[in-house]
Amino acid sequence: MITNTKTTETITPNLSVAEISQRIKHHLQFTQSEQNGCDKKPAYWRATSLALNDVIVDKLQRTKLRQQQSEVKSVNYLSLEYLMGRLLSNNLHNLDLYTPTQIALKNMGFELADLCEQGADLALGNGGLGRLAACFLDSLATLDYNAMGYGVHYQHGLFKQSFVDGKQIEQPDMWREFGSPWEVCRPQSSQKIALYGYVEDVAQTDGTTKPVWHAGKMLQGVPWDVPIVGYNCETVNTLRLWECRAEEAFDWELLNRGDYLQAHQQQVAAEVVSKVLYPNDEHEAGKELRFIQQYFFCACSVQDIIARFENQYGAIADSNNWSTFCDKVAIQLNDTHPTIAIVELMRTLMDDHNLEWDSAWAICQKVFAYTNHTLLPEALEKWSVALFQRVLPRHLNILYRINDAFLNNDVESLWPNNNDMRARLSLIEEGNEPKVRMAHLCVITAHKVNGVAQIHSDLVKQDLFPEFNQLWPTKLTNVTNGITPRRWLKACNPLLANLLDKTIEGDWAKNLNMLSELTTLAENSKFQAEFMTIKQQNKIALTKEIKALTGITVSPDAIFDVQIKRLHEYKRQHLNLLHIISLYRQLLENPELDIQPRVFIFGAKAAPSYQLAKEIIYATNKIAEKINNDERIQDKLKVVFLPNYRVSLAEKIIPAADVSEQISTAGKEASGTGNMKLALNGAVTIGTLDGANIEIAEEVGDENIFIFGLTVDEVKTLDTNGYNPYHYYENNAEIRACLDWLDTDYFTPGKPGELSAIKDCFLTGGDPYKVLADFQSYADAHKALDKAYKNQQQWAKMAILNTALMGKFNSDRSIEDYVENIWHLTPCKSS
Ligand code: 26V
Repeated sequence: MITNTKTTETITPNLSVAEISQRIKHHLQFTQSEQNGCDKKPAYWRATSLALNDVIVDKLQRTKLRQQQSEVKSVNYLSLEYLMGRLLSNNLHNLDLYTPTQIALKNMGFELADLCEQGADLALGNGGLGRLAACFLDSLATLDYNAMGYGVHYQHGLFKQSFVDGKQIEQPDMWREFGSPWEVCRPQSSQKIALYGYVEDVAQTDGTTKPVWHAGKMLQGVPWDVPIVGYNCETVNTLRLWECRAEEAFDWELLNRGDYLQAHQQQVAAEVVSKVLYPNDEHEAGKELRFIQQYFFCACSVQDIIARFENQYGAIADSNNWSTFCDKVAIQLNDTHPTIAIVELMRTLMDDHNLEWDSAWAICQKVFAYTNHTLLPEALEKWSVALFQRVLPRHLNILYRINDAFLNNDVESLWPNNNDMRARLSLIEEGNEPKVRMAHLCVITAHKVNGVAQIHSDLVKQDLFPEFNQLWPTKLTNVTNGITPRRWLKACNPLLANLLDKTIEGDWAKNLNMLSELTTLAENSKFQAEFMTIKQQNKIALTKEIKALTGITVSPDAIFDVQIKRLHEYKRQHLNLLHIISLYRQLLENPELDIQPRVFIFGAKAAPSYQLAKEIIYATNKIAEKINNDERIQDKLKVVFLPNYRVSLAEKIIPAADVSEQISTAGKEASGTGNMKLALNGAVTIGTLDGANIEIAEEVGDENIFIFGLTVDEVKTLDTNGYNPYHYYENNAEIRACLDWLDTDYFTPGKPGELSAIKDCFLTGGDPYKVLADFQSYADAHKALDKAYKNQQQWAKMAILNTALMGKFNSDRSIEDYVENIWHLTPCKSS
């Protein structure tokens, strides 16, 4: 009998190959009703997933019972985004059932790795923020914490991207067109949510008045639960995603009168609320719907948190129970998107549970904490007061009162009679269209506010919220991000994971600091050879993927240089592109130029209404076309833009990367997490002193990373003195030649000027992200990198040390930081 492979701990279940086969066959026969003659892979994928889900649901129920009985505090992670990716392979790894399932399927004629490719990604997020939430859920379960993720059950996640003549085309994501085997609908936990209407002050018998909200519309929130399986432990937590429906399926009255379309109107209008994930570029359009989406999700989650509390600790009758509430419940706001949950909890406590203002406020301050994920002013949320008034009139009353108390007590005590300070810190930004500053509400309420990397947290204190930091000097803090090594090494890079298994004693995936043992092997030529052979095999696998996706042939012997992340000017894909143009130019001038063959690999989605981002994609594709087909440069340069970048594609690219591009303008990238994933898999970073790059450099040492460019302070100085991109254009012949080239029709034959938007953004556009200022230093860093790669021993050592020294960036460490400084949880292990 073959059972679980790991021996460090006994985890349930301990299923044999025969038992797994039998469970899969059961689902094939009874759930799939398998038929002959059609493609069997989807049916086998589903049957395998369902068989596994049976095991998971059983563990989930036992976890719930354990958590209830132990009465440990729970954390509720509120996030509008979760980028979960695919679940089959990860769930198998976390349950230690990968190998027996692989054998079971092999006996039935299937490769498990093939089947794992069948499922759609759960792409319910835009980028780093959503993926961080997914990594944190994995770590919370792995560390046996009582945690619940709350999110939106979007019918369509992040759009699917394809290229037509180099241009990005978006199509809807259909992740659950045929249902998802992992989620379970729980109608018994549905919530009713009020919107619109008006507030009336109703006289009470004791002579006082009480505000009563007469809602104008009701929505229904229906939860779908996705299990979150901890790694090598007994815990399975829940991600609860809310779907919006109307209260009534349709209007009988209208149907009976024959108005069939109108009869379904309410349902259609309600479903729109959870229909689609908003790409993070929406400034004005669709505002009201996004606001309602946020409120709907927050209200459902807050009501559910209270219902779960009451279910466990009894109905809340007096304030004693409420002090228990603070001891038992933490709520983490993932950015400002779920801020309205604060006001919803205030409203519920006062209006539905008759608490006094002070008690309700004290509870909110103890329960909520907030994570800031960006300093970009355009990304800081503000909602119009008029919109608030119309959609959530009662909430606006409460918000005004929070503001009054804050301005008259906190602000007044530190800055008496200071109207300027009051205006600056107020929850309301005055102007033609007054707005509510959601971030201010978060900072005022939360007991802790954290940034996501040290430099970012410092800038949150210094530049974003300096006054709040003066008011409450211990509130603002740092928790450096992390990534789960289960998905980002064990599952996505099985060859390297195997090498680590046989090299390191103990479960490195549960304690990533163990990887530091590899430092002693970094110069061992046998180990170097093994490590680099694995890199080569992963590169060969990626060349096949590249061929299949784009038709482009690349050599695995070239340096694989990777930039994968959302497309944004601050991330500076156009700096990478400018450097590629420059290399190409140099090669045309001197085809014998001694450089290592290089494949530049991009993966990025541009927000649909972000024009310049789309121009950058188009330019990259056009320049790639020209370079890839130019025989004069003898394949020394290739450029590949892989379409539809997403978690499952990242899992293929990352194990094959030699070089990781982390080149944001200093001070703009809050943390980055792709930087951690790539380094963990043995890629060497070329990067600026920004976000978590700084901490990565501290860990791996300056000699194992290529740092270039302006520092945060230098960027600030340039800004103060007035940045002039023309200075670089006029004084750097290489920059000038490359930019002028973009005005010709060289890359777009017959269509001169098609790429001029790129040149313009650097010059007439003012180059807001200082690409030209950093260009020379970037090109020099690349030269140094090219030289380092020529020495294969030196390179192998660098790559190994990058893997070895990533222990800090494990999301388990991030979670322990949150637990210690913010949530104060105790684990709930099985005895
Ligand atoms: C939002 C928006 C909205 C308006 C248009 C421009 C824009 C640009 C960026 C954003 C990002 C919002 C928050 C976010 O996703 N932050 C990311 O969070 C990651 C996890 O903490 C972190 O690693 C990334 O550095 C950070 O950009």
